[in-house]
Amino acid sequence: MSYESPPLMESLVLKLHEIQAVKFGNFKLKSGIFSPIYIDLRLIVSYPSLLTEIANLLISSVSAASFDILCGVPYTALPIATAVSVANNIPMVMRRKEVKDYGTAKAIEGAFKENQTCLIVEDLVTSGASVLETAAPLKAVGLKVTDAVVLIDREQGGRENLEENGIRLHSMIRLTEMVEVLRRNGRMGEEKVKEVRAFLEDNRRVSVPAAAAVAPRSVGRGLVKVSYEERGKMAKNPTALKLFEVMVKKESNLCLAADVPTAAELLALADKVGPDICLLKTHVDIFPDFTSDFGSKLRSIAEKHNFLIFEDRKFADIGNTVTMQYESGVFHILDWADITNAHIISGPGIVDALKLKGLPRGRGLLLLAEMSSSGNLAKGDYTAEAVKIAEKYPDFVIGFISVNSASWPGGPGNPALIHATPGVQMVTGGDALGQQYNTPFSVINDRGSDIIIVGRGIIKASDPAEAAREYRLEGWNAYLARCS
Ligand code: S5P
Repeated sequence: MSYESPPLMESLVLKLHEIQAVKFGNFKLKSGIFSPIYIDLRLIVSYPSLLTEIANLLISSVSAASFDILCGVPYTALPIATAVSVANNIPMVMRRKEVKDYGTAKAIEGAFKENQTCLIVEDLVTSGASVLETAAPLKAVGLKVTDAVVLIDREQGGRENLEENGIRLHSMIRLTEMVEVLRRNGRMGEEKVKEVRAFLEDNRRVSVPAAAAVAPRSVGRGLVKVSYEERGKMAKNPTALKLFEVMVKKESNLCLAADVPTAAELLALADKVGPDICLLKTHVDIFPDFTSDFGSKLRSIAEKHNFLIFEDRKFADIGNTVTMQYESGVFHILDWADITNAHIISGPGIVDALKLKGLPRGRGLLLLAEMSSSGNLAKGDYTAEAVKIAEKYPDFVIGFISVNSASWPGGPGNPALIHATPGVQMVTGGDALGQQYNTPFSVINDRGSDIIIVGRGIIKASDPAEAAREYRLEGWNAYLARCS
């Protein structure tokens, strides 16, 4: 192969065309729009000299002084970032797209120090969504992200969207330049050129599909922008007010799902992550070492670190039965849990019953309006019924377990009610038993929830306290972004 065209960029475009990385047709992009041109840079792994050329070009566009480490956007840009790293002796980290629930369970792999600056390497930018998806977990582990380098800018709003999120984009080739090179060299007919130019003209600003990627934006989509502080004042239940106050004071909308094997481990964990959480959720029936002083021990840790306790009992029986399950038995949940929750499968009598015992003690109740597990039946009319029941008991029902409340007809509704969402990890995915995960940012800023409930994302991390801090920052920043 010989490429004599002098400008580096021109030669590169022709090489990409030659290896059939540039395709014409009708392609659906990640952003959901259809494009008459598609650039498939996954192919470059099979052309090592081209990969090296691309890596050299990319790194020449940014000053080495402005960053400490690199991170490629998975997957296509991973080999590019690796080539840049190896050739220039710049350390790299890797972002996992799926966080495993075994091993270290990290979203970012590699060695780095807090406050180092990380340069994002990307192959192609349309709206900038993929760069933002990689920037979020990097920032969550304390890295600074100010710049991203990209081989090809499709000029469809990525630069502007990233700029709005504090990231400068350095692009090597703009799509219009690419089209011009291909036209000049007889690789594209005039008709195609016209079609692609018209398409680019019509799609100058593709919005970041944060929701399109993860959540359906259905009718009635709404986000509560009122601050937690203001919402606390609207609450009619003392526990709800206290929870909002704790959230504001600690700048935390993080609930730890403390599903560890023993009560002893839970108490130790509560003391470690206490400073970063507003709420600690228990499944007290897990513990083989439960003793009657568990509640008072946990309450003294909760007081020390200023968080509330939520026993995730998921009551589901008739009223008379749940009063006994709540108050007595082995666990005496009423004595130590500020909050518990209930399914509405048995009808509103369950709320009357729990209220009878809980309200005199100032306790609060969350209703399961939705669930996070795949194939669950809590949707549609069932969810709507949970909302109706909640509205009937404003002094006792403090909110919901929900997943998609921004998409409910009318959105999350009454701002006095709190939405808490389980199924949260730094990256989307799931486990082998039906759990489904969304990111903190998507849960708060897109799906309209107030509290992220995180279990294995924290408890399986090598340093749970550090992980809790990362989740707290992610959740809080998402809340600030939502309110602004
Ligand atoms: O729909 C639900 C409701 C709840 S409360 N889905 C859930 O996962 N939960 C709880 O949230 C679940 O019982 C567990 O304690 C936690 C999620 O844990 P993780 O390890 O998957 O984050």
